[in-house]
Amino acid sequence: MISRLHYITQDLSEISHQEQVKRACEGGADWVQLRVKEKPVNDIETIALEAQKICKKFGAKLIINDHIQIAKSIQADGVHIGKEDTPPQEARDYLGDNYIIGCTANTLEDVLRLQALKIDYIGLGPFRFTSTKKNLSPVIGIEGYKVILAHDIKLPIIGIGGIKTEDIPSLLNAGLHGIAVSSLINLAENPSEKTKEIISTLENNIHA
Ligand code: TZP
Ligand code: MG
Repeated sequence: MISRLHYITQDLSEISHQEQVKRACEGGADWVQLRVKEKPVNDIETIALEAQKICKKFGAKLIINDHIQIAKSIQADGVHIGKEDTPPQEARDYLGDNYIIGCTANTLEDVLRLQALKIDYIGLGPFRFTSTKKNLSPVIGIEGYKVILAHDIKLPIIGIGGIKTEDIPSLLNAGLHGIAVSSLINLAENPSEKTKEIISTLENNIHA
């Protein structure tokens, strides 16, 4: 089952990725995407191993952003790859069938192309402007999601980009399976409490 909440770490000077993972898991996050952009690959592997220990302790899945080699060498649960990363079919051939593969889409065309591939979910965004990601694609907005999700799409679609708790009811109503958030949790006054609040809002709106 693909989680309704995909929690994503980010590079922040005052708090490590490992500590971010712990705070979110303490709040109940069961799906963690490790997204380290500004470090050498060796350092990312070390961080990934430590993040994996924390995830295992809490029973959370660990998805590695970009680095399929790291995912395989540490036996993470899966990878999330963007349009400029390893092509999805190559990632599947490299990882085999026992890894989760998620891919980024920014348009309906991306979604239709991806859904023909052997992947497990699609991250579709950005919903609105966010400074968390560099080189952001044009925003989709709630109306854009409605248009895209009106098509017959088999894969679970996860919304991403500038999402706030109050957006959850309309995003689920539009047909998204769930949401991916970074700064909403990482920059919250109490990240664990914020995680709990997001999860209960998702649970309360799943049949909306
Ligand atoms: N891809 C599209 S937007 C984004 C990524 C990784 C960043 C999401 O972070 P935030 O802080 O929830 O806007
Ligand atoms: Mg990427």
